[in-house]
Amino acid sequence: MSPRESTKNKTVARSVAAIDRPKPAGVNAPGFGSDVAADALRALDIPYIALNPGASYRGLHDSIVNYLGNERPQMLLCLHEESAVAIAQGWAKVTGKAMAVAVHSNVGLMHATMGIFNAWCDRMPMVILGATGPVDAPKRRPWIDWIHTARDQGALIRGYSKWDDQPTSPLAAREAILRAGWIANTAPRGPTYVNLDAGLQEEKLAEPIAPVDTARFMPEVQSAAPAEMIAQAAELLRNAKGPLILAGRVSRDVEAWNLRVALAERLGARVVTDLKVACAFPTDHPLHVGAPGTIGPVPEACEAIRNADVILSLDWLDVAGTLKFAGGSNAKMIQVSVDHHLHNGWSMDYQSLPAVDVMIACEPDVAVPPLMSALGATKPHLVPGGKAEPFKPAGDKLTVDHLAHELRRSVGEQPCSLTHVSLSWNGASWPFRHPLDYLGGDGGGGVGGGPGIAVGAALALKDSGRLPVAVCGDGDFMMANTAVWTAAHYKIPLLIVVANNRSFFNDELHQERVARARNRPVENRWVGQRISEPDIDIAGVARAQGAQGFGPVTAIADLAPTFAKAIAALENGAVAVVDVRVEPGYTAAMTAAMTRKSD
Ligand SMILES: Cc1ncc(C[n+]2csc(CCOP(=O)(O)OP(=O)(O)O)c2C)c(N)n1
Ligand SMILES: [Mg+2]
Repeated sequence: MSPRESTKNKTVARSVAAIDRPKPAGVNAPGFGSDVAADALRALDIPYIALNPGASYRGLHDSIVNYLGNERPQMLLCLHEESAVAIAQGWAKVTGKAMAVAVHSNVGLMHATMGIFNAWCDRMPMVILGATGPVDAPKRRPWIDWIHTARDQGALIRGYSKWDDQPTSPLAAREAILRAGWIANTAPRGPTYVNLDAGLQEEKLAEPIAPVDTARFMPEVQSAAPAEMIAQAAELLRNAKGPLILAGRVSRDVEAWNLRVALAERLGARVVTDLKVACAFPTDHPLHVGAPGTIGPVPEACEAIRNADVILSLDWLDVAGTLKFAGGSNAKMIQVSVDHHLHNGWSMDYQSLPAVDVMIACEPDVAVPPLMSALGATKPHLVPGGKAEPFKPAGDKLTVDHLAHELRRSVGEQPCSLTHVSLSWNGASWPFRHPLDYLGGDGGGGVGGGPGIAVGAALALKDSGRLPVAVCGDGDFMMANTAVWTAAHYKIPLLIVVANNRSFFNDELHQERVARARNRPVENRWVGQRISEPDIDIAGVARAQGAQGFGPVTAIADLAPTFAKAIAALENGAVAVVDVRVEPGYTAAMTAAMTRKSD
């Protein structure tokens, strides 16, 4: 009986660690260059390495399986490198820590690039291992080793990664991997890349490698809030008549979340949040203005921004652009961020240069406690009372609002993490009350990030009692749906709901705008955009990969019973994918933001 058949009908293996166990190889000491690299990888204390295999790193592959025993890190086989990277991104969104990724030389890294760009823009750490060569030409196999050897592979991703290296000895490889872990996990976080020469990996060690105290090479980095700047910020905030907090890139820590709420309440500050990044403040708190926006703040938030006299940005993504979008501001600006350490000459994801009056160069979680102390007792502020109206979707056609409303009702009181939402998502449809309630966008606007991010986040949330739920557009899902197989194989419960408008609808709106500007027929906007004739059997795509597929759901009344079945499937360890046929359309605010002119 093959190993595959022997496990086929067993009850659900709930532990990922129990999956893909190799036969013990009885190897205890490093014998090859790649064993040294594997030891260094283990020292990073990374539980998983998401990968798609390749001969360029067959040495490392062997070391992970037969030297490390496929444990710490355990391999997560992915069907596409873009998914491997997205899975690491999703993992980091929950844990704040790097997962490892391995990609084949040249072509594997090329497949991975969009995911790396997404992770970079999202400031998510990960350690990517790649390979090349053999660098020593006589050792290369004819043809294939030559096409998969490049002089400077890191150049492919240097513009959107924090650091890269191509070490030339086992000792240098160990140092590079430790440095890669250290740099990736140090704020501002991001992907790092170590390219391992195939020759180095496969060569026998000439002599034993002396162990080192690896932890000492990855010292914890604590940024501190500069006292003088904290005092200046406190002074501005204390005297503000209309303070406002732009709550941006912050941690998933509950204590830090509660302290942000306390800060806003002490100041009576209005708070704005954004769907591009993970939730940072309870969106149904009376001080939270409007719903979190997608491209720009919603109109109520824009008004609050215009009226504020002091703005505290907690590492807000795009301060200057947001003020411009809101219609301008004369407010004093306090910026809390270390993001400038990452800005480079290749990518302009750093956004427009904001005017700042007080710069606090540390992470927001570090700045808030001393800011609270420096504020001392302030005049008690009346927190506006009253509860927001419960969300009600309009109309009788099945829209994303109906999908959200019924999904939330089906989830009920169970803690739930939205790992991803579609472009058509309405921020008003789902309140966030805990730092893990919403994990933010793809970062780099790279469609196809959704499914992998969802799988990585679901893995990190496994056994947490939280229900991981992703809402993907059909375009997003189809570009990267093979991440579903990885979730199914490793028994990672996850619900993916596809907001299926059978179109790359975002771009229909762009074509409409161009048509209007040029006086051309608006009704042609769908050409080259619609994903129909044939409609894709999304539930079938899921089933084919070992997930449970539901739908297509075409009636509002069928949403609740279908979601109930899908959620029940998750409770039994399954991956569930629900195809919901939604009417194409975005919120009014999103449509207006997309189609407005630049100024
Ligand atoms: C890799 C990539 N290709 C193309 C685009 C351009 N683009 C932006 S949104 C979008 C449509 C996405 O379709 P879907 O996920 O179905 O969402 P919808 O707009 O239909 O709500 C496209 C093609 C992109 N951002 N990324
Ligand atoms: Mg679509």
